[in-house]
Parts: sequence; structure tokens; C-alpha cells
Amino acid sequence: MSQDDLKLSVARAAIQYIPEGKIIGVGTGSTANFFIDELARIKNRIVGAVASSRATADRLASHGIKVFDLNDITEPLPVYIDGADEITAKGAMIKGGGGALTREKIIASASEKFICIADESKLVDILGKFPLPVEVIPMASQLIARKLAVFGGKPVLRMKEGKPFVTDNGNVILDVSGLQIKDPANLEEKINNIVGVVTVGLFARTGANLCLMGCSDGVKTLA
Ligand code: ABF
Repeated sequence: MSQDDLKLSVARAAIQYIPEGKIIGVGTGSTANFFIDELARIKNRIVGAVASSRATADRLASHGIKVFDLNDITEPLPVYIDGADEITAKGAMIKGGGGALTREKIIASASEKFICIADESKLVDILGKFPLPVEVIPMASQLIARKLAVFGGKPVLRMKEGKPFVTDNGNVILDVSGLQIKDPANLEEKINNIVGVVTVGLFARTGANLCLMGCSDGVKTLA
């Protein structure tokens, strides 16, 4: 099975977790895109979705799924479905490779349950092989890079087509490589406390409640 086959298998498996008649949270990335395409098949069973990025909002809308602004939602979303760059068996994750980490974390915090959909290549014992994304206020990026280096990794400003990558929120991203994150909740808190950091792509203090993991011998549920 190809990696795309595995992504499709978890996207399909996630559909059974979608409650009827509700608004759900939807993440960003290629696995989330497979999920959006599957969601389109049952779109009449949901009221709509809150999107974690402009790209996801566009894809939902292209399928005729109503996209809600989070500010118009007054109750917790029952479920948030999204991928990850790395995940441990305990549900701690690195996210943000796609650059949407801030809105992803916001919608996750607005949801009762986070269901991670991922292929088996994302499962790790220790987070950090994938560079840790940190979204920061642009004028503070070099100051924050020096502060992040204290944790042992190498922060690099994310670039796109020769220019700093700019998030949907108008900020930039530092990708910190070379970390071995043995206590992700602790590191998440420490990085959150650096002034000028908008969001760290560690989802550990509140991780995934459930992970649907696409493996060559089928979809496994890690809870
Ligand atoms: C989002 O998409 C991000 O948090 C993560 O960076 C990425 C995973 O992408 P993919 O599903 O394409 O591997 O979930």
C-alpha cells in the first residue's frame, strides 16, 4: 500500500466518528484533504465545519460544505479531525509542517475530542526528528531564535520561494531541528512562555484523544 492509500484508509475510518447534525472542526494537510473529500460524501449529515486554514476552508467550500467562522460558534465542537507530523503512542504530537499550527491549536481547543489521522510513518517514540515549528511575531524572530537555541536545537526561519513563509495570521515560522523531546508537555509550556511566540507546534499538554493510524495491515486505533 502506498502512503496515500494509508492516508485514505484513516480518512475513511474517521467518518464513523462524525456526529449527525453538528458542526465539526477540520484540520489541514494532505491527510486532512483526504478526510475532507470523504466528508463530502456525507455532507448532508452535518451542519458544516470550522476550518483550520484558508486552504481547508476553500476545499470544504468547493465540496459545498458550509464553512463557519469560529466567532459564530457558541458551543464546543464535538470533534476536531486533523493530521500530524509526528505522534507518540500517548497522543503527543508535533504539528505545523503545513504552517497552520495556530489555527489548528485554536480549533482543537474549541473541540471536545481531537481525533488524529495519520499513516504509520508518523508514529515515533520520541518527538523531534521532524523539526518543531514555532509561529512567532516577525519583528521578534531573531530574538526568539536565540532563546529557542537554548533548548538544544537549531532554529531556522522557514522560507518559501526565497522569502520568509508567512502564515494565515501574518506571522513567520521558526523550524527547530535536532531536538529530542523527552518531556513534550514541559517544553511546550516553556516555549509558550517566550514573549513573541504565537504558537508552538507541540500538542502535548492537550494531545490527541484518539489516533487512527493507517498501517499496512489495517487501521489501528490508539487511545
Ligand atoms: C497538519 O498537516 C499539520 O499540523 C501537519 O503539519 C500536517 C500533516 O500533513 P500531512 O497529512 O500532509 O502529512 O495536520
